[in-house]
Amino acid sequence: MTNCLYNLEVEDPYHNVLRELGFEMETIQGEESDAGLGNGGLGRLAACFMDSLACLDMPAYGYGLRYQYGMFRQTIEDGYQKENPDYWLTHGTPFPQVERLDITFPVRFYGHTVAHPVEGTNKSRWGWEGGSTVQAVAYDCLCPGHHTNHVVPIRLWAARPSTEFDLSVHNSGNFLRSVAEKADSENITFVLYPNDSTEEGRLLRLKQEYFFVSASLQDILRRAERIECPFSKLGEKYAVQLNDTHPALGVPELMRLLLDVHGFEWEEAWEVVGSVFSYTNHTVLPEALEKWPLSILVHLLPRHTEIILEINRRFLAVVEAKWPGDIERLQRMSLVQEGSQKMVRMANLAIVASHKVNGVAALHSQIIKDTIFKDFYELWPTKFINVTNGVTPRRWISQCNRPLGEWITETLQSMKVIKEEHEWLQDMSLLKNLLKLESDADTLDAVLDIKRQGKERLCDYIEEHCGVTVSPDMLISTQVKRIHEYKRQLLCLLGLVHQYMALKEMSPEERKEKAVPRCHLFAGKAAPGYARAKVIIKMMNCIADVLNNDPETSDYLKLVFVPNYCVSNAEIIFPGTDVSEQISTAGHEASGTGNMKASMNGAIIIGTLDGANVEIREEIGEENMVIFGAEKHEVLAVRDTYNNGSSTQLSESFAAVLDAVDGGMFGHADLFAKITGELRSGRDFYLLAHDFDGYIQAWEEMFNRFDDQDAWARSMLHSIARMGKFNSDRSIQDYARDVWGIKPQGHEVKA
Ligand code: DL6
Repeated sequence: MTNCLYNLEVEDPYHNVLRELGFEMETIQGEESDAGLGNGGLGRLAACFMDSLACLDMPAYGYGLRYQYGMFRQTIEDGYQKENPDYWLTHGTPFPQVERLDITFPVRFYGHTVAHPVEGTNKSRWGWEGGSTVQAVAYDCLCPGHHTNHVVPIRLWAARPSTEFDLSVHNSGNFLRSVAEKADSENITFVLYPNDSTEEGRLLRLKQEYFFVSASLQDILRRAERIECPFSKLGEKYAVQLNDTHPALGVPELMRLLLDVHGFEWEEAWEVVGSVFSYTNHTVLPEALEKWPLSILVHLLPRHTEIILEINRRFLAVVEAKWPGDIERLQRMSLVQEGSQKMVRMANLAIVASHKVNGVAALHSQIIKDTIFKDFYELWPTKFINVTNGVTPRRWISQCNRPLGEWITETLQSMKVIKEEHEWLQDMSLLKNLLKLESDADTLDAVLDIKRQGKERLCDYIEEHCGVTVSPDMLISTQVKRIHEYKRQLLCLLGLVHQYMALKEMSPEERKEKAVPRCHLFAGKAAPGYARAKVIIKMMNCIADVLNNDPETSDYLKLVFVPNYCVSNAEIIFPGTDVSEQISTAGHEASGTGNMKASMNGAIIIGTLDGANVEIREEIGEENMVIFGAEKHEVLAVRDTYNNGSSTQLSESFAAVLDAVDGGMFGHADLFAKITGELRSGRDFYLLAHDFDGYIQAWEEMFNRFDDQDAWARSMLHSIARMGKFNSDRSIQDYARDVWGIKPQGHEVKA
């Protein structure tokens, strides 16, 4: 609601009308639940892209599933994560989703394939029959652009039974079965799978994926028919971006629709598919690269399996022609992984069918060419490109940090750089003009004052939701993202233990003189089945208990875990962040987008050279971040030393921290022993031991910088002013130019 009012530029009148009716805008806004239809960075990126598509007048639609239960609501009980259902539709949504009973499509599951002879020829036409059919019903919501009349529709599909259950069967004793069948159909869009960067192969998930692409592609063909676009020219009018491999079944589905329903020949259909699809990879983690057992696929989607196998047969012939006799390469590139259970590799399917494949940051795009997709890159070098992610400055500056947005506008206006706010939102390179004021004391004061306001708001939120009193005078650092070993919340946590122990060794006078009071905030959800991530949450809460209740040190070091990380509290956390932890093991975070949100709001990054951190450093300068840790090219060599056993030599400070945990300083030593045991014995895949001392030094450096508030404010100003590249408008312009071949529609821009 806030986003719509802001983008429509009607906030003030709306506010006034609400007042007249006796309501406060903030109260009403507080009633709106987050949609929560995605897991983490991938879904939120898509939301930023919708906003940019609308703002840039791009002719585009978004498609998704209308889960009744989106992301679970996280509470913390006795330090452990508890997952609660979040029925986000309870009170409806203030900006309506319009149920479109006129836009429904049948989606079939199971059944068998058939061959129908084509009259007058000796050929057969394949088809798919039997099984059961579910209806996909469209719900439309509108995403208005800012300072334009353009709107991007988002179409969410809900599953419905094909026939309402039949009361006449009631008396024949089948009533309960009919009701159960209805429930089964609706089950498809009942709940979002709460996994992030981990694949959980479940039949229902596969059904969701197919349901999604089938309805969306049928809808695209319906649209094409309406504008009389021949399907042979579909690629001239429509581009479909596969957002990771979850919609990769769209490839055999479009083939099926063209071949079986619309009478295309294979070559013709394949050309259309290649002109329509492109694929964005969002992860290199092997466990997150989707694979589906062939046996399940053939049962659920028999016709698609045939098509996938035929795509593979033809593709392997191309590979064989280029590298005759290279069996290992054939095995690596095949869409089907051999073994006791044959698996279909969805990424390979997406690459083979797409005309462009991209990673989401320069480093990540290079990594996919060098490692997981190397063979494909050697076959089709021009297919692989980079599109660095971005975030929308409308939400992540102007809406979430009003004082900052208004200050930017007023300052650029006073410098005669812009007349109106929308000018810098559209062209964030204009923010570089702010750097002309970097020696101006009033400017630096203003930047510090804006941060202070953000911190006060965040401290109030912490007090209310965690019951911990935090002073806005403290340095506030945050690490907010899904809990995952590669993101290394554990490194941060052990670093905090080190700081705590150092504080305990100081005399009260020393602490007063030397210590920078600091509060660290964690927020993030663990996938319900990710046991290690859940233990890490428990550890955070155990350590928080000790730190926050230690009368000697708690004025200097606090730790809070903010439950239920979501967009709404992220909008409070980023403006209140002094230091943002972006400390994944190099080579593992595809891009990250929290790093961008933090920097745009004037936070200083402590981070590794991973994902988009690399490009952020190029833009804002190394002197305005603190970088540490092994680089991508060093990681494998470090792991090798672990395998040789030489790693058991831990640094003194790291060993001391592990000793403290094992010695029960934070309780639950038994629970944490598996983690510390692995770290001690070199089973340390994410290089915590290796990077620990560098991390501690990086924090020393950060404290020194924070001591000099003038220099700190200057670094903040550089972060704010030099983040233009990470506006999601730029990402969308890259996709529009390099992948989709589309231009803005000629809308009249608001006067
Ligand atoms: O590209 C958006 C986002 C990146 O910023 C993160 O670095 C990356 O981890 C995330 N990838 C996924 C992949 N999930 N699956 N499956 O969420 O994408």
